[in-house]
Amino acid sequence: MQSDRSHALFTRARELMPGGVNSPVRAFKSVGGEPFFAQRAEGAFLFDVDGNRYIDYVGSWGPMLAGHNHPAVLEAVLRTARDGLSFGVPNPLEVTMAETIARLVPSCEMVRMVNSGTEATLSAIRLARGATGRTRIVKFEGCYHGHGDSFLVKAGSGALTFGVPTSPGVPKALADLTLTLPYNDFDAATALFDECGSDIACLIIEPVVGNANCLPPREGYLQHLRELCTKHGALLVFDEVMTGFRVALGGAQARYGVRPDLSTFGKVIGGGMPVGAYGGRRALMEQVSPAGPIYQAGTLSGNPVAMAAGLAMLELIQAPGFHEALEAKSNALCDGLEAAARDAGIAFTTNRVGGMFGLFFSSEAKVDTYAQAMACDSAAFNRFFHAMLERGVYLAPSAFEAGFVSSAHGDAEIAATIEAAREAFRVAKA
Ligand code: KE4
Repeated sequence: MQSDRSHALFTRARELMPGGVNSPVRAFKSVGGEPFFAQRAEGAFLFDVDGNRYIDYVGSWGPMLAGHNHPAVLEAVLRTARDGLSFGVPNPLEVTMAETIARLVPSCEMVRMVNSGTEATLSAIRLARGATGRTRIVKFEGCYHGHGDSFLVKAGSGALTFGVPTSPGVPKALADLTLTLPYNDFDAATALFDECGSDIACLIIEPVVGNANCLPPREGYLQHLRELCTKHGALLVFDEVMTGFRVALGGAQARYGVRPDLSTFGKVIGGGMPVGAYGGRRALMEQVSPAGPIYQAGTLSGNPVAMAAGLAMLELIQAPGFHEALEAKSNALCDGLEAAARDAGIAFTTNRVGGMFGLFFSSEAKVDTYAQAMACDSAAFNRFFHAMLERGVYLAPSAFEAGFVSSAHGDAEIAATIEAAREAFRVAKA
């Protein structure tokens, strides 16, 4: 693979931006080497500045559920931009977006648009704290909810002890208010709520974990958390920034039949433009400014161009059979990769939920806990990642991220990926 232009750009970028990137995961630190710089994207493909083409399983980290640069999304952006980029007063598309989210996600009786998933989640926990008058929140090891201070916390010596910051700049006093649980552990959740349930404002979870690789919930687990929150008067927050509109049209809450009090969204609802949202029960959302006292604001929240992109994407994914076809692509890809790994004698397994999937270099029959995901052979993944990249397949540049298919990934792209993997597994085995 030619990479001279990407290398020259990255050399300049590292002088001008921390790590040469505007978001850490893009820097390839986890897998080693240097990132390629994209020139353009189309459907299932990314094209870099050196003329290389990649089958893309990252999709800008989730938004591109109908593939990159879909004509309907592009046309909506161009058409709307001609009338102005942002007005600073309400515009009709904000209303259409709110109506669309409320229709597709019935638990969201009312919704507020923001500009990123991070804004959505930090606003949701502020609302939970304001509405309950409580200060503690519960998150899960391995779950990522954006870079809000309260989320950059890991478990102390035990789930019942105070949180420990995972980043300088997060005050210990704030980290103390974040409790951390192991995902898919029913008893640990029960014990924590028995211990301090009356102090907990909310529990926030990725209903399908996508930031510690891809970990699906065990049967009944989400319902168990719903019951604990209800019993102790805590709010259940589903962070559906990644799962929303991906694991089902109505998100994980529709797939698993569990109704959270608040939900957060991002990625898909922007169609590639900066959009996030949070929503939930009317009695909660009406406490948000200016209807209520809990403050939250944003200059470009709900701007017409971003709304148009998101609405065009949401229109595309409501096509009959869209999600069934998406899940079939994930299954075809993962089944093919598992077969190729078996033929190469590699310990390998996958998880797949709707349009997201996880690859694990592990001898476990099923990986569904953070500890199992962390125990996988990340060095083997890294060798596999680079062998696939050299063969024109771009996987998430970390053993601890989920992958994404889109409606633009056809049989040819899936077959080519599996073919590349046959060789790449042999390299990974080294
Ligand atoms: P943003 O602020 O990046 O829009 O969303 C934060 C966020 C919140 N909740 C979940 C479940 C998320 O997955 C994310 C962001 N996901 C990462 C990918 N693991 C974005 C990629 C990046 O950080 O560049």
